[in-house]
Amino acid sequence: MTSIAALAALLSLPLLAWAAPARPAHAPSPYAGGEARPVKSLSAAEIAALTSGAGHGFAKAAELNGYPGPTHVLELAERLRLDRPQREATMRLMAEHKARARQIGAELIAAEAELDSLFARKQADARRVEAATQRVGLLQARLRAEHLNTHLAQTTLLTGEQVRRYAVLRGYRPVAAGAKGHSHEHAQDDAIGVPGDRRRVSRTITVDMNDRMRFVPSSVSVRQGETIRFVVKNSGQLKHEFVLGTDAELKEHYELMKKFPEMEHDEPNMVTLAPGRTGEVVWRFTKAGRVDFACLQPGHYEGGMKGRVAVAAQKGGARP
Ligand SMILES: [Cu+2]
Repeated sequence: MTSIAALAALLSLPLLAWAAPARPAHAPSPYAGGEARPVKSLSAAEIAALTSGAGHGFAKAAELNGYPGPTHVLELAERLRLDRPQREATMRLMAEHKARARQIGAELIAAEAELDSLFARKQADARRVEAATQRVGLLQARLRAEHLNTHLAQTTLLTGEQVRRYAVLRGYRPVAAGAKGHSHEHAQDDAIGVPGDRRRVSRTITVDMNDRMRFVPSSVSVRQGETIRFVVKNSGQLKHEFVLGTDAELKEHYELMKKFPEMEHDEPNMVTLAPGRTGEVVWRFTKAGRVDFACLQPGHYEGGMKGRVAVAAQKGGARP
């Protein structure tokens, strides 16, 4: 009874008195600082992304419904077993897509600047605002379509098997009926293992990255079937990354990074870290043997920023 009485007393207090932290009478607007931007509605990062033709989630409807995009297909080229014509066609698609996306991105920035200047010059009226926002909306739609259509085109370049494999390698769970079993079966034949389940981590291994282009430790031992949580720390002053792969994959990926330096670069088997940052890769090692890791930042790979994971065979053969 006493606790109920205490609760009742508590509830009768004016809630706001303790729910709201002390704040200045005139809190600054969350937009404060934005008034100094050249285009008020776009941040520097948004302008950079539009200028470089970056995806920025425009293609989610395709990507997450089983339509792969060229960036990640190229990153996974080795593991998807792309043949030479597929590789070449994908490179072409990527280059053409980037060119179009950059063009539309530039037009979109210009349209936002136009809208901005209506207000900056105090020349905004309902008619002009209507026209300027329509133009912005149209270009946003075009850009989104450009990304989505590129995923459509990419999918026609792949086999059904490669499309399924892509989903597994990207860490997506199978959604379609009948896909059950596939991810398992393909996961097993993957050379380096599969994205790990955070709830089933067997061990945590800490890896440090430094500006002497070294991983510490650079050699790690695990057992087949183990799910390892790599806690990766960048203790240098440069950007570094930890990417798991076969030696051949890492080499190829590094060449790709040199060719498309602005490439978005994010997969379950890697983490890219700014100086001082810490990140994680959760990975399940399904095959005995050797898995390599490397930093694919320009010059780092060649500078010897590499390491290896020795995967010891599990007694009695592979357990699923
Ligand atoms: Cu590095």
